[in-house]
Amino acid sequence: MIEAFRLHRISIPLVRPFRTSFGTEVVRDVILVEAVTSDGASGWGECVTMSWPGYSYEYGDMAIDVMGRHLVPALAECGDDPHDVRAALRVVRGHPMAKTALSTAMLDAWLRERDQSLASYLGATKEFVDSGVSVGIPTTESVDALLDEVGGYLAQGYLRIKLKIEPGWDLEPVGAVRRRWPDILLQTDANQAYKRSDADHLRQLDEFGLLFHEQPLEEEDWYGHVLLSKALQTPVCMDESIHSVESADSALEFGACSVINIKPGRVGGYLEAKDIHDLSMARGVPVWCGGMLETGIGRAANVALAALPGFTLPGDTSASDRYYKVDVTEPFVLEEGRLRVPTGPGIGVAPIPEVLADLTVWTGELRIPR
Ligand code: OSB
Ligand code: MG
Repeated sequence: MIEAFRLHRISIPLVRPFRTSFGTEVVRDVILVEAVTSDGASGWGECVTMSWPGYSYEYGDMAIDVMGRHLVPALAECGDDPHDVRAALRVVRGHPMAKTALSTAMLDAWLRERDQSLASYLGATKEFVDSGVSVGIPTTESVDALLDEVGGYLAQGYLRIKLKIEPGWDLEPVGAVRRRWPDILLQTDANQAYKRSDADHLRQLDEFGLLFHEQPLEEEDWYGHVLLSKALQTPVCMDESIHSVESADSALEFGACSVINIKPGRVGGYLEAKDIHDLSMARGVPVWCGGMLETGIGRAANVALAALPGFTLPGDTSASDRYYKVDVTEPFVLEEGRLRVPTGPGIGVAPIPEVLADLTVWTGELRIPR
């Protein structure tokens, strides 16, 4: 039985600043959640909030607050069964990243006790997952710097490139990458930076044969995404707009998008993520696994998810060294453009104690009131 959660807040420097339309991250502020059982065993989950509410309304301090005040108390009446945990956390609206961190730590402990891997529990069919890489806007805003960075990733074997774009950083960089590498899988991610009125502008990207544009418009602008999907040849993919099976189904039914980025932290956990995968697969809709610059803890769970059969597009499941010089777990390494799916019990990895200790800036404990 899980009795408490230990929170390990770490500060881990990125190998290079990650700039998007919503801001620049230089050091990743991560909360690792350790579920502790009455037998002294542990399970791990990663809270993928950023330190400020730029990608979504959640952020690190808020996640700790809602865990302590509302989410952990909501677990008082339920056991460790993953479906019961999911139901118990539903009493809190929103806060999917905080919910994912707690429920994944519990799921990891529960699976370790049963000696089953997360991949096998979710229904994975692959031993390796195809890896893409998400390339930020160079802080120098130099197209040459971008070409160097992309060239480096392609030389390492990444199978797909995603370019972060925003108004003023779109036609030129995307065109330059496409002209240099005419045959690579290429996509964009605007993180909501455009307006419906930018449709004519975005149409100019159609000639570059992109896989899709990820989240071009505001999260709430469903009708705008429908209009844009009709106006462009390039498909539209949603990230920020999709919070649940219901929003995924609505988006597909309305024609707001034709591809979905499944990011467990954004949808409230791995069970919800699997349900969105199942729904998409039944509809023949391609999905791929997004990322939030995770450490090895979050990455391990994402890679297990991405091993499900409906994940037909390369994910933002890059190797550890794309993000961090030293990861908190044994590093994930690229093998012919792919990452190996962990097979050990639970998520299959755990923090290396000395590395964790070095990176930790704060710890806390939350007991389940029973
Ligand atoms: O929009 O997909 C996004 C990182 C942080 C927040 C939002 C996003 C991203 C990425 C990087 O694109 C994905 C990764 O490599 O983990
Ligand atoms: Mg995105």
